[in-house]
Amino acid sequence: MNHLDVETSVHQHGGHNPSNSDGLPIPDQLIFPGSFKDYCYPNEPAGAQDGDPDPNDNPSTLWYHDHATDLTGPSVYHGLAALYPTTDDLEDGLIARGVLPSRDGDVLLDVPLVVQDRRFNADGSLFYDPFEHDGFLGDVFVVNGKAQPFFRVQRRKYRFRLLNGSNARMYMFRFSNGLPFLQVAADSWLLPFAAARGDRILLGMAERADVVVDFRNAPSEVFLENILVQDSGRGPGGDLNNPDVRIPGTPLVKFIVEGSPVANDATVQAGTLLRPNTPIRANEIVASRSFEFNRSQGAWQVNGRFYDPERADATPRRGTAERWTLKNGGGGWWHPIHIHLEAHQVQRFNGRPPPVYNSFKKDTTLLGPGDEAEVFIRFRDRPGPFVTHCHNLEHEDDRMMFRWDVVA
Ligand SMILES: [Cu+2]
Repeated sequence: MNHLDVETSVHQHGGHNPSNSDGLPIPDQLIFPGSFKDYCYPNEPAGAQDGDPDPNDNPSTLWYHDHATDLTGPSVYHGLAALYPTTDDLEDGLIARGVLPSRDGDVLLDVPLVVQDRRFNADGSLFYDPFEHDGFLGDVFVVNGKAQPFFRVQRRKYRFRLLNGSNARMYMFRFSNGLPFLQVAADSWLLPFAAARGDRILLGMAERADVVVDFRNAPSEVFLENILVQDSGRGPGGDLNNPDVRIPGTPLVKFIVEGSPVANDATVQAGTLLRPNTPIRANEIVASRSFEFNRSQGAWQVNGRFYDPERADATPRRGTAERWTLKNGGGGWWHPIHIHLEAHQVQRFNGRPPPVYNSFKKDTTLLGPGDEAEVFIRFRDRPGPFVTHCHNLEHEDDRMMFRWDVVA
């Protein structure tokens, strides 16, 4: 039910939903002020409607946000975004067997950390500049909507669901004392095995990383910080392998670590098996397409064409897999590319195999200036139009997007 004075549309990010419930920025999916729309989120394994359900594709950390034409940037910024965690028998089993932290009595051990940047007017209201087309940056960080938050933790393992919910800012997360991250999920999906990430994790807009952090030997106060320097909506400068960083960084959350180490802690460690992966194999690929994102006449194009909601720029066939090459046309811009409906499997990044934590299922892949990702996607049981777009929300509102249709 839309009680706003502007139109809206709801996209469940990472979800495998029917086209008419995908929140697409096409005219017949907008919910106008005073009207309503029923959405259908079946929460069933991908492939179920084709009689070939694949529970290995079940998601863990979805989120949902506004996706209305022209207004996604301001509406998400003003609050239309939230997590949508899901679970299934497999994940419940990992929790029941004490592999993944979830909760211990009243103590929550599975905690969302939605990180955003905001700018405030003198009276405390949110400031947004609709003419900041490069990408809107804030100067105050908020986590789960709160500035300068703190959180009390015990000396044990916690699962944090990190979401970069910013419009245009990328983050390089690091703990002030260098506590290591153990990544257990990338974007929507649990990894096949827990992956040691060292002391830092880069997330582009809309990307998620579920991480396990062990406070057992931590000092009594630890900050989660952002160490990435970014002064322009274009991006942080530098390249993906060597972005500008600053240590110490800007604090995002203060963790107050209390008590002595807890017995019977969650058992997950590097290499622990989580969710099996069904790979998309090269011999399944029936078509190759490439999409170059570039700038022309002060606006965004894909393969030299402006977005047209009435035109499908790709028509993959239901039940087939394709190779898509996503290329950033350069010019100093960073673009996290989000593909709706299906996970994509990154095969090569700038001609090389991607790091292991990015090589299974992703719904958003961050491209720095000139970067190129080759991905495999399998199209299953949801016919109709979907979109691929940049998740810098000001770029998205400036139509950095193309429509594609799954056809019979
Ligand atoms: Cu972009």
